[in-house]
Amino acid sequence: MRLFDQIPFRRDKLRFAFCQAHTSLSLQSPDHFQSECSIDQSIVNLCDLYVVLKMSITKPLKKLVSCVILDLDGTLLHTDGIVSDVLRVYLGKYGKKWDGREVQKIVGKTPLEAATAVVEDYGLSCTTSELLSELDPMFSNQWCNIKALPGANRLIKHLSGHRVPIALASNSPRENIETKISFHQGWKESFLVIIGGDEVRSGKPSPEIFLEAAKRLNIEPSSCLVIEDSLPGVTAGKAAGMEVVAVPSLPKQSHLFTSADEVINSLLDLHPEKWGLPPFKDWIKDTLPIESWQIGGPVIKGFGRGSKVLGIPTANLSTERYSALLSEHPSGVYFGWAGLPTRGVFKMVMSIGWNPYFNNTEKTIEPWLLHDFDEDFYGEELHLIIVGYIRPEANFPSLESLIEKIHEDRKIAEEALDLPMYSKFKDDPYLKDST
Ligand code: ADP
Ligand code: RBF
Ligand code: MG
Repeated sequence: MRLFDQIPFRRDKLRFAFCQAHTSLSLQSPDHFQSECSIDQSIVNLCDLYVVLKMSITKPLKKLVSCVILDLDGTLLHTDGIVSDVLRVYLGKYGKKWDGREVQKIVGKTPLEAATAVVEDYGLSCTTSELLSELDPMFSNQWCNIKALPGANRLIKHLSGHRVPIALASNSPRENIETKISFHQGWKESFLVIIGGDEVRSGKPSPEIFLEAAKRLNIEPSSCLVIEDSLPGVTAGKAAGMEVVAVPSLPKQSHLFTSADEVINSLLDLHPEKWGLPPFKDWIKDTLPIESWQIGGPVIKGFGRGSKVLGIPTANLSTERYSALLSEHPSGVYFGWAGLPTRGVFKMVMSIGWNPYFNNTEKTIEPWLLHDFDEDFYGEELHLIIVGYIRPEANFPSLESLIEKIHEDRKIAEEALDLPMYSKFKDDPYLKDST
């Protein structure tokens, strides 16, 4: 039997991957072939074809797309932190206290809608346009401080490197979008199309902005994949007849995104090959290397169930000093190195998040040091360097299955940490620092 006969349901996807490989191998001018970059690209595309062929036999394809339309705030940029900071300061001046929960009402809205909600909810005496003109300069001052969300740079680089057309479609005015992305190297030139809320009659949830993006890309709406963090954005994408991946920027919201074709926890969990796009190739031994980050402090009491309920002790850190850092990092299972100044440096696997199985109300850090200690070490200074990602947090049908999964995570982390790319962090002075 021919290989293609075994996989009829994936013919479209194969054709796409094959065309990509074929295009870069045979349709290049001789000049192109002289450049190493083009040959590399051809090899990359052939490798994609191989992965697609392999996947074709094992995993179902969701839907074939040929371009990606990205939202900006909350999807690529960690804008929520800045919004909260600005509103906290602004409302404070008027004797009001910013309540973080209000964020839910403004995520994905146009600036006008968001300002209207704030004026109403806080009973402000100013008009919406007065509020906007006061807030505008406060926001503009902060744009240089908005960080890229984990996985955003990786995604943009990956798609543009594989010549997958990408567009940016945001409810923000075009000028603001341009300024915000100017602080992120390589972003502006990666987008074939950038379209702002002021360039269409109605913003999301109207489909107009996505339809206009598709038109400018010269691609059928049904061949577009939208990536969005907000409900209005997901609604807009579906109304435009597009495939939509939701990456909710607010916690515990996944259940609201039923209209999305897929809901993922963070951009780190995106698998482009599910949509017929080139797969990421940076996963290694079931782990994804990330830009390393550090967190530390005295070990505090947790929920008292790590050792007792699971047989897995986790040395909890206070999240007080680190709320900004924690909100930047998606929940999930990570690993790295842990330093206790008087005891040494140990391999470590941890979860960050709300422990869906126990449905916590607080985002916690739960590092399990992969070493047998004779005693507890509450109060001791614990320093962590987080170097890689394993998986999103999940719920489980039973305690046994949660425990089994955590032991799998342990094995993955233990093996991966011997790779030079991860083991080199073991000698970082931060791990031995006792302050
Ligand atoms: P809690 O809910 O207070 O965090 P746990 O049952 O999770 O309690 O146990 C965590 C405590 O156990 C840590 O604070 C630490 O003092 C101790 N401990 C002993 N061995 C380990 C280990 N291998 N990893 C993490 N903590 C450990
Ligand atoms: N809790 C969950 O509810 N879901 C998870 O997927 C999950 N993964 C974990 C992975 C690791 C490596 C560790 C150390 C913990 C994980 N936990 C998870 C957290 C666990 O439930 C927590 O440590 C206990 O609730 C103790 O407070
Ligand atoms: Mg614990």
